[in-house]
Amino acid sequence: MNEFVSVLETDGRVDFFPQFFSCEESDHYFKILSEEIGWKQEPVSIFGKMILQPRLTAWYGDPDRSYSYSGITMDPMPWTPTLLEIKLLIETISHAVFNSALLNQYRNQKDSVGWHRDNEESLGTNPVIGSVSFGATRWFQLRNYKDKSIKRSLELTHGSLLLMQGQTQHFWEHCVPKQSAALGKRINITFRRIKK
Ligand SMILES: O=C(O)CCC(=O)C(=O)O
Ligand SMILES: [Mn+2]
Repeated sequence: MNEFVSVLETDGRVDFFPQFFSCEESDHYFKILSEEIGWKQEPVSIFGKMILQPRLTAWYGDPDRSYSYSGITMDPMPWTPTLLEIKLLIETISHAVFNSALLNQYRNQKDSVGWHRDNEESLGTNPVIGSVSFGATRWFQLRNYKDKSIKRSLELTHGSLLLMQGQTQHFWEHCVPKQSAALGKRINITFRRIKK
């Protein structure tokens, strides 16, 4: 369904579609993506030290778009029919065209992604990022990059879409924190457009 709420009043635009996919569609995609994606736990360089990321990832996309972040370069795996199907739906609602997708799998409540902005030069000035979630509901936090006391939190539910665009990546950073209560697996896909 295409009902959404806007999360930010200024300095960017973040729209949340809590039930972009029906429960049946979401169950279907969760199962397929769990099985067919080439999930890996990748090392990253943090302050010159190599550590394993606290989640599983995979990178899919058009063959000529490799992606570098946190000291690693990922070559894309070829699109699967399922990813192309989801990509088309997100392109239609966002009026954007994506050529790559970063997938994250949070195995349980201990997996996370730290505060960051999706502001790599290869994403261009005001990237549109379409973020789809399946599985366990997780908190997603946004905080103003300059005044870190200004925060927004929302729960990313099974079958939801979060659309970040405009100046969001300049003015806001985001994270998916660890949680304390037991949680099952969550899969997230962020569709992006990488410049050559
Ligand atoms: O899992 C999420 O909802 C966010 C993932 C994310 O921020 C990213 O991959 O850049
Ligand atoms: Mn991000």
